[in-house]
This record gives sequence, structure tokens and C-alpha cells, in this order.
Amino acid sequence: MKFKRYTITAALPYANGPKHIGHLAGAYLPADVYVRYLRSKREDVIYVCGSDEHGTAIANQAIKENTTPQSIIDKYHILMKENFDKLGISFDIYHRTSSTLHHQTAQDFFTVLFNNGTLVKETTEQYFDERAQQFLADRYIIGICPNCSHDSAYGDQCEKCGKSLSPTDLINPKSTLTGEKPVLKRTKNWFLPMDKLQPKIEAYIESHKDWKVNVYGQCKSWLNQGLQPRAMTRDINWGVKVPLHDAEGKVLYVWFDAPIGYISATKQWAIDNKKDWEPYWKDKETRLVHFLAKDNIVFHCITFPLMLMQHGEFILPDNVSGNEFMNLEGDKMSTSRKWSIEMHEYNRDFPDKQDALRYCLLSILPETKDSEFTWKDFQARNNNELVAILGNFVNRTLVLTHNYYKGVVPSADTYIKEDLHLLEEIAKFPDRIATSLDQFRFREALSELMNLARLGNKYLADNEPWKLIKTDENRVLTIMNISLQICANLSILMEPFIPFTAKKLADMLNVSGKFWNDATRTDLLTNGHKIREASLLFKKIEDDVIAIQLQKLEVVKKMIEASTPTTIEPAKANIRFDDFAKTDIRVGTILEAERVPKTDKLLKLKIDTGIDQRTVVSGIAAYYKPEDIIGKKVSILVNLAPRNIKGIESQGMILMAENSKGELSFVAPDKDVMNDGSGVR
Ligand code: B3M
Ligand code: ZN
Repeated sequence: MKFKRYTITAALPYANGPKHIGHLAGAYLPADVYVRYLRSKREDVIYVCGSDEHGTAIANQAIKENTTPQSIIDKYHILMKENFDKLGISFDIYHRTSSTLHHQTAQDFFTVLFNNGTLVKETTEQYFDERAQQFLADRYIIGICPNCSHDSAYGDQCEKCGKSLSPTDLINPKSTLTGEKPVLKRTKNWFLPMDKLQPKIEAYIESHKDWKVNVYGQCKSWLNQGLQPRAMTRDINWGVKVPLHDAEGKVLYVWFDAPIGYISATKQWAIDNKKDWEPYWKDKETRLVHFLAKDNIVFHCITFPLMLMQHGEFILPDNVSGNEFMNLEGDKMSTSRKWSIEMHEYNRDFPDKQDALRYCLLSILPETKDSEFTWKDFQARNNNELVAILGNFVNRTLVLTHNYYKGVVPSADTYIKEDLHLLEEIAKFPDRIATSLDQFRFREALSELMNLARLGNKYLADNEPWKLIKTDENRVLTIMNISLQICANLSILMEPFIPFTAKKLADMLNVSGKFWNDATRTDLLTNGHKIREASLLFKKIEDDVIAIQLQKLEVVKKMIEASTPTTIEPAKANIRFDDFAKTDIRVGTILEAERVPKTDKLLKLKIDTGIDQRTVVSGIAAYYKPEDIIGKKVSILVNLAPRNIKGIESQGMILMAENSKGELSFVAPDKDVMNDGSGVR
């Protein structure tokens, strides 16, 4: 089917941190290639994206960074926007879901589903953190995944196996706000009855057997398990307010409002460009395509289409290009573990090599299975492919043209059989690459592009114009003309993949305003056309540059190994100063120490607290020998009620620092404070 226009989306990244090159490869880069290709085909296309600024992911990050959700989204929205831009990701709009326009659009959407009876109000028991006085939705709660036993699955999804979850599915749930074990409490929410709607979505998925196997396969397995009703509202305060009078303190579920973000982004784009947004979402002749990574497939193939169907006015996604994950040097990429290459880090370290990254990522795109980025492979692809094949062919052609003809395109003399065959071959490339792109086979498309450069390289190597110039000048005219035409075609066909280089090459060739189908021609550069000065398209990446990157990862690896794999305990709930002031901690000196008989762990200590001398039993025997600690300064909680431990009355508690392996160390002043009764405050 031929479409009248295209609406292309890439998953709205959470504005809760920087995004890494795995994210880039998962959604933004392939979508960008597809969009640039469509533009080159002169299709009517918009590429919409923006920051996803709601949900507990944002609120959690604010807690981590000890700031407000608003300052988190402001910071990361700008960081992401800037770095996408530097990498040539050519969104028509990069919007944000915190905008008023988005809030209105999402509320209107909700209201339609409410009014037409789609959404069902239900009171259910939800986990509640009594200390934080807060319901624990989505990422406010972690626990063991019932599907894969991962020990820190979120309340909405397990990041390890990708299964979408409800908080009540988690084994041993824990609040991420306080670390507390939650209790169940009744609350009302509005549900999308996905169970009842299953037949509708089943018919839709069945009509899309053309989707990528990994996408279609995931959908089928969801449907086989049977869909469950899912709450579309949350009892939290960060998000789009539920537009109902009896929903005080509730917001829309982030996965309800986020995909509507594609629509609000389109609206904003239309306002900015004086266009009509509606055809892009309502005309059946528009092709809506979502690009995303595998953990977002279910929301784009099942939840969002259901929402769109129930709303009634919108077209449905015609295709969902879901990619698998890209690993880094043998391990899963992860921003929180620092095992990643963040976009802004790459841009900082390689300010003039954006196309090298695009090229490398596209050649290893995780289209059907997980793939792996390694720095050595990155270097090899740059040096052995971009420099040695594409760059070399173009450079030889342009330099020879300058040397032999002062930069003027020579007219071909006579084509021999080999030339005619080559010209025929060249003309096939645009369609060949297009066929791969139309099926979202980006790796294949890119390798076809390189085949064109290889063809050119081979043509030069076989014909050796640098030798022939001495014996057969006429023949060289033809060889150079054909080689130049190949360069011109390459500059058009490479644009979706490596746009910065395409621009550079077009500038050197002194051509502009050419489109995809022009590359079927083999006479783009007319006789007598003057090209500009030649410079290298790509530069080699040296070993020491790669070594620096590998070293950085080595450091991270050591850090990861040193810390236990378990998650760090989140901060406890705030207390008032009065609460803290109740504790009486003094600096004391150990006067005597001995093992408590028949125990491994305990030492009996006599401490001079400055107030008095007292006995304390402490579980430090595994870390300190009695004879080594006489005279040591310690901090001691003196107003802890006495406890009987192994028949000894312990009058206080020694404060110890404990690392993630459970090893203990005294918490003591770093200056030799006298134990004159002075306290710790
Ligand atoms: N923000 C999840 C993610 O970044 C989510 C995507 C929304 S797309 C509408 O993986
Ligand atoms: Zn899991």
C-alpha cells in the first residue's frame, strides 16, 4: 500500500538521567535513518519525540539527587535534546510531557475513555508505605520477579526479563522510598479492562503478521497468557492530574499519558509550523510507525492501540519496529551501574566522529537479537570500512580529478562493456537499499551502501587510472567520469546513515538539492561541472584513543566487582531534629577488651565514656582482636536502655560503620579528642 504521509515516533525517553548509545541504537537512530530516507524520497513525514517527564522513575531520581522532580526533568530534558541533536537525530519536534499542551491532550483523551464507559472504576488493595504515607506504584516498589527471580524487579516491570508486572506480583516487596515492607490499603482507580478487550487487540495483532518476528512473537505470548485489567491512574502526586472531581491526589498512569505524548508533540509541531496536526493521526492514508526497544513493545502493540481503538478517532500503528538490546563489552549496558557509553560522553570524547558512531551502531543494530558494542570493533569499523573503503574511494577519485582535470568533471569518452555493466549495477542501488529500509533491515541497507563504495574501489583498482594516464588519456576520462558519478550517488544514498559525511561529500562535489531517486542516474555530475577542494571524509582512530576508553571501563568494572550486586538501601524517612537530639552519643576510650566465652562474634569491652566507666558487649570479634583495641577511641550511644547479652549487662552501643560485605569498622573522631565527656552531634 502506498501511503500519503508518515508519522514516525521514537519512544519518549524518561528524563531521569542521561541516555546511552544502547538507547540510541534501540530506537532513535534506526528511526532517524528511516525518516531521512523518507524525506529523501520526498514523502510527507514527521518524526516526533520528546522527554517522558512523569512517573515514579522521575520522582525516584529526584530523591536520589536530593532535589525536585521539576529540576530533574529540566536538567535531563536539555541534556538529551542537545545530545540527540549533536548525533544528527533529526526530530521534527522534541517535545516534553510536562507541557500544558500535553497535560490537556492527555486529560482530554482520558475524558473520552471515561465518558464512553471504557474505563472502569474499581476499589482494590494496593501497597502502601506507612512511614512515607504513600501508595507504592510502579517504581516506588521493588521485589523479586515472579517470572525470572531477579531480585530488584520494579512494581511495573522487571527490567531483566521484560515482564510487565503489578506491585502485588512481586515477591518480598519493599518500598524504594523507605525500604519498609508495605501494607495493603484500599484505594480506587480507573482501569482499562484489557481482559474484555482482548479479542479486539487479538484481531489487530493477527492482521499484522508482517511485523518483525520478535515483535509479533512477544505480542502473541502476551495474548496467550491472557490480558489483565490495568489501572490507568495512580495515587501519586507527580504526573497529569486525573480530570475527575472524585480523583483528588491522583494522576494518570505514566504509560497512559506518555504515548499520548506523540500526539501532543505533533500538535505542538503543527502550531510551530502552521500546519494541521490531524491528518497525521486521523487520516487512514497516514502510516504510523513506532520505533522502540523490546521493553516497550507491549505498551505500543497492545496498550496504546487499545486506547486508540477505544477513543475511536485515531489511526492505529501500522508497524512497530522493536529492537533488542545492545550490550557493551560483554555486559548489559546500564547507566546506574556506569557500564555504559552515555551519548554526552561520546560527544565530549569524539566531538567530530558522530558519523563513525552512527555507522558502527547501524552495522551492529540489535534488529533480531541482542548485539554487542566493543571499542575494538568500533575502531575496526571506522578504520577498515569508513576510512579504507568509503573514504579511500572518494578521496582517490576527487584527488585524481583535481590532479588531472583541475577539478572539472571530464566527459566520458567511450563506454566499454565493463563500464556499461557497472553503470547498470550502480543504477540498481537506490531500490536495493530502499527495499531493505522499507522492511526495517538497517544493517542490510548499510552493507548495500558499502557495496556500492566497494564497487567503486574495485573499479579504480582494476583499471588503475594512475597508470593509464601515461598511455591512454581517453580511457581515463571515462574511468574518472564514472567514479565521480558513483561519488555523487553515494552522497545521496549515505545521507540517512551518515548525514554529516553526506553533507561534506555533497559540498566537495558541489552538488545540492538531490533526492533519493536521483541516485538511479549515472550522469548526476554534468561534464564541465567544477568540484570543490577535497579533504578526507574520515580519520583513522588510533590505538591510544581506544585504550583510554577501555581503561575507563576497567575502572568501572573494578567498582562493580567491589560492590555487592544487591541494590543500595534507599534513605530512610526523614526525622525531626528533636528525634535525633534524643540520642546521646559520646566519645569513649576502650580500657579493657576480652572475648565473650562460647561465642565467635562478641567482645566484652570496658569503656571510659568521660561520664563513667561501663561495660558494653559488641559484635566485633571477627574484625578486631582484643589486644589490638585497648586505648582506641570509639563513639558510644550511652542512653540506650541496658540489654542482657549472654548473661552480661551491656550498657550502651558502640557505633560501627558497615560496608556492603558486612565488614565493621569503628566510627571515631579523626582528631585525638580527649574523652572528657564530649559528645557527637
Ligand atoms: N519512557 C520508557 C522508556 O524510556 C518510556 C517510553 C515511553 S514511550 C511512549 O523505556
Ligand atoms: Zn524478571
